[in-house]
Amino acid sequence: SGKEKWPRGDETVWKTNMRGVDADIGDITKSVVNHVQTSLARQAYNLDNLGAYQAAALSVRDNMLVNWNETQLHYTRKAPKRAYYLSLEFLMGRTLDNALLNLDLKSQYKDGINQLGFSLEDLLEEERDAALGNGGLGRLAACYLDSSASQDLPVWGYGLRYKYGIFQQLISPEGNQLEAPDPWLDNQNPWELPRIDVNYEVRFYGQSERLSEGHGRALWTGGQEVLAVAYDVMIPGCHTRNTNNLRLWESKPKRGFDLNSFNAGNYEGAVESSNSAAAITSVLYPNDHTTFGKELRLKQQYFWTAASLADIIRRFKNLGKSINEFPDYVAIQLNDTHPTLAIPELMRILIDEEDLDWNFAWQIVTNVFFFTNHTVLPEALEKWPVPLMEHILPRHMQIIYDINMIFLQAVEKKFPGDRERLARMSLIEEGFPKQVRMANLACIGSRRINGVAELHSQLVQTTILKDFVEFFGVSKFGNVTNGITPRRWLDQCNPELSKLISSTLKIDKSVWLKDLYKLKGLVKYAEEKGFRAEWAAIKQRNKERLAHHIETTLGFTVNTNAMFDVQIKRLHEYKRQTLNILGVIHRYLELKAMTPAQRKKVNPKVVFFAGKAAPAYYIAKLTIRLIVNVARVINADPETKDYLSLYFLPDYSVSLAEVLIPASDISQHISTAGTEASGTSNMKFCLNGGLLVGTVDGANIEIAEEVGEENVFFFGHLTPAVEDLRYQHMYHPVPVDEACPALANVLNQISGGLFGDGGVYEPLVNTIRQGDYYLVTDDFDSYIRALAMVDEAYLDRDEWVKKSICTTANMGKFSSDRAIMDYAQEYWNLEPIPVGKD
Ligand code: BZD
Repeated sequence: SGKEKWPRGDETVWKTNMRGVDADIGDITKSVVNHVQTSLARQAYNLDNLGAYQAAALSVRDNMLVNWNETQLHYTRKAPKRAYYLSLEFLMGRTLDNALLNLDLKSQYKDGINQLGFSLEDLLEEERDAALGNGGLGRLAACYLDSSASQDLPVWGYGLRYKYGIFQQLISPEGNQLEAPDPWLDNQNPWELPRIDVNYEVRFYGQSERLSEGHGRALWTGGQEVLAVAYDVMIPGCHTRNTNNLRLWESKPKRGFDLNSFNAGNYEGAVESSNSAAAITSVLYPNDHTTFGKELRLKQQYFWTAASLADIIRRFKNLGKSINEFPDYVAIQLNDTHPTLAIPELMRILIDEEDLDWNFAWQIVTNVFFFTNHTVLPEALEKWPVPLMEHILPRHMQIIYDINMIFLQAVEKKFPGDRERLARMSLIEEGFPKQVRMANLACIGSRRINGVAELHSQLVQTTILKDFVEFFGVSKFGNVTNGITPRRWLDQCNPELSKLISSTLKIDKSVWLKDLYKLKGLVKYAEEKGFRAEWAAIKQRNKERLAHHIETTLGFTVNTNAMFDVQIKRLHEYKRQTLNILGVIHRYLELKAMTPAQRKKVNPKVVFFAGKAAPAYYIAKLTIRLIVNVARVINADPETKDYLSLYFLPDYSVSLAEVLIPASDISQHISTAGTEASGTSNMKFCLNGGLLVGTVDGANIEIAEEVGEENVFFFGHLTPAVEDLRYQHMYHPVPVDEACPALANVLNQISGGLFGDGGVYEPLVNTIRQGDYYLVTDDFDSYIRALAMVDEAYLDRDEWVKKSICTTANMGKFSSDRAIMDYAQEYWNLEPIPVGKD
């Protein structure tokens, strides 16, 4: 037939590889030794933990690669609809432990590594976090990749391969946050595969010339062309051969350097454009919830969306289908507005390159994209100055104007004469300069839009996108409550609890980790004394593990007999770390006022904070400084230190979260009602049997619905009250001394210098004394009462452990498997494509 037979040679020979569960220890040690010698060019005689880690990682990678190749081949053969998750951030953390667990190879590798004279636990600590994200949004993307692979869904991630991840946080002796670069690739990254053969040219600047009247083709020429090169990161599913892909783009100059300038002696000029190309993917922007309108950020966004779309279209074209079938084979999820340029970019490709007419192209576009909003805070809504957009992306600016004109005509038709509505819904905000509203563009260019928890999705529909609900109808809008992967956030970070759950339920973990509602079976054991004792003992050992970690890294001795109270998240006024630290000071002042006998009756408590502040966020940084200095004072107070101590743990990361979360008795999720879209660490704590004190906000509400309100400590004003309170603050301000004397006392102690020079903290304290936009004053008393109830509940340890068990048992809903299946079914229309099942 002229067709070649593949594979060449004997197929059975090709099929002998070291795959997953078949692997025996001998194979593992051989493979590690082989990598030590031939990949690292090192020997047994001079091998340190780092070298052993690298060799072990390469050996595990070989296993994943076999599955990865098979998965890609299988997807190509079956040609299913695929989904692509476009996210500027993937907060992956470490890979080795997760890969070993998902491949079910951990115990074999543990033994193999032991035979080579190393300990797997030590090697795991050698890995650097892949910290290509700021916080919740980036970590959510990572959980969703794990869940997609684990449920055999053909989903790829697309992001940027930043040379530097989120900055490393250092704390100066005065308590100031200092930032240092995070050169995470310096020790080489065994988990990525450079694909120099997969690359695309991306254009910036230049001129766009319309070739016809109306909304027809244009020719975009000139400017700067930059090369996007693919790096692939394998995403192994849990106990399945399906291994998906995360494709990260690196920017490179199209040509090495300008030889003409070089020969003319202009050496700096010669490398200038190549430097500017490399700069695009050099560093992650460390701001969350604010936009800065920086040129380089816009270039990142376009570079990434253009390369990803080109790659998606190339793969679609290989199917040999006609372009109008594109939405039957491709769904693209926009993780917040950061990838919104994909909408005008796909229009550009369809019109200028594929020669489709406008309406046909728009029809395709609006069936391919899906948009998730992650915040309703006004300062976080992306807007790009029109002059900047015109300069960098002249063709896209034309397309945005065209989209806007046609859209506003439709709005005018539906709501004749409503000029204010037109102004609100326009893609262009009037002003100096005019700005492009990315949320409006993402909204009208997408098939469906969702928020990330019930309350948040309601707020999206009734506030920021209200006009669009009225225009499109409510069915275009939905909710997918966030989730977390129970693989990393229970099995990996809390192995003892995972083991206890499996043995108690008599269900293999490979089953309940993929059907988290099975945890419900634990409820009845809450009544068994023996089980409660085991449950409590594991929590205690996790507290000791954290204390050990702190002792070895920071040199502090932590009181593990105390209750552990944890707040870990980005520093932000809306998250109200201020409320927490002011509450700590309040508690300290109360302890100071007690007699020794009274103190003995107090529930001892250790409070932990961790989190980074955006480098330019002055108030957030000042909050860190206050926390550090309060800690300095109260940890040194001999009268109180047995009852209250406080730690700010520097350089919060995924890996640090993995040690902190299983150790917590209570965690704080105390945002002003209506401001935290969902929160995801709240889910992680509860899954690990930590209780929650929080406001009636985001996913806290749904957690309480699942675990029972009696197991959650709620306080504070509700969302509908917030707006009224702000109005009152504005027009009928009441001084703090009147509104909340307890808080006023705390603020006065700070100003009076109890924690060092009081003047330093005035700007922070004044945000509360004046305006108090986040309602610290209004919620302070009920917050203190909630903490008192926490103390009281903790004193009845039996009841507390019951609450802890029932909390874990009822967290099934918050598996990211449920969330991803929801996207697959209700949004993308995607089917699982299991490898090796047909
Ligand atoms: O997204 C967060 C929300 O604040 C959380 O409530 C929610 O749980 C998670 C996941 O949905 N949003 C972010 O993390 N946002 C950002 O990190 C971000 C980053 C860059 C620019 C703007 C926002």
